[in-house]
Amino acid sequence: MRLSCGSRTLDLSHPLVMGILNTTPDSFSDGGSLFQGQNVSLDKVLFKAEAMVRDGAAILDVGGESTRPGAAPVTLEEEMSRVIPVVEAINRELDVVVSVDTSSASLIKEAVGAGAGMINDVRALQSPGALSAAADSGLPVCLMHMQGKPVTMQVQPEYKGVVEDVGEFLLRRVSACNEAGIASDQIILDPGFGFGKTLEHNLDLLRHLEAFVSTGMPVLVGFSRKSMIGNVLGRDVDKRLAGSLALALLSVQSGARIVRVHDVAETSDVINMYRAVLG
Ligand code: 7PJ
Repeated sequence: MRLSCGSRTLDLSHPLVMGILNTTPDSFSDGGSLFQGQNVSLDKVLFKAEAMVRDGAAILDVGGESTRPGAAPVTLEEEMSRVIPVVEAINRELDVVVSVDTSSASLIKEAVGAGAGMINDVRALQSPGALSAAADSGLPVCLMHMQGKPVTMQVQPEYKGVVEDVGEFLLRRVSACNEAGIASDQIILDPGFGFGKTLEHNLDLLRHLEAFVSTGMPVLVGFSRKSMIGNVLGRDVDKRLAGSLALALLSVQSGARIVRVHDVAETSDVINMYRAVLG
């Protein structure tokens, strides 16, 4: 399985690590760490990005909008001014696929010009114009499931059956992508851990990850430091590494191809041990 990401390709014959680069001042676990005063520091970003690539990240996911539960929305100008210079700088300085974590059509268009290699949308390209902007880009897209909106999504999530409901949603978005001209071999599926889901919903999705893997489309998972780990272990966000690594291993064993994480070096070690045992 290969993904064609603009000038670079990703080989998905083994699991890959996607490193999280949050250019937001308020992300739940690493908010503001890449800032100098009010602005994103490109020096800090490049320092961190370089370390992540050295530690084994094949993809860096750059986001400028915090989607943590209860987060306030940002303006497009803000998101754009945070993300675009970062995409340009990483693309210029490092050999890595840059993914842009956005729902906005105009940001997608700008990001393509800045050298992005993948679109990662927690709203699965449902925002106005996003689908056609992504199709025009020719880049792979990650479609994520979310119930509700970030501000209220954790208030009272409900499903008939979470695995079936999430699966049906994602397949509907795949059809919409296909109709817009995005081929299935450029689509990545993500059940969206923590996005409008209780702990039991999240665990159920992970127990049945094969349901998504069996579509033949690559599956991306993101649970790094999330509250599902805090809920099980009773640990604060800075003490969730072991829990995150356990879930990373379980998910690659179930067939996940991309693991979106904060802790790249540790996750790469887990995946490399897994691959060594697998032979
Ligand atoms: C995810 C994401 C995820 C994808 C965020 C956080 C919250 N994109 N963006 N999947 N989570 N595709 O990093 O905890 O799970 S933002």
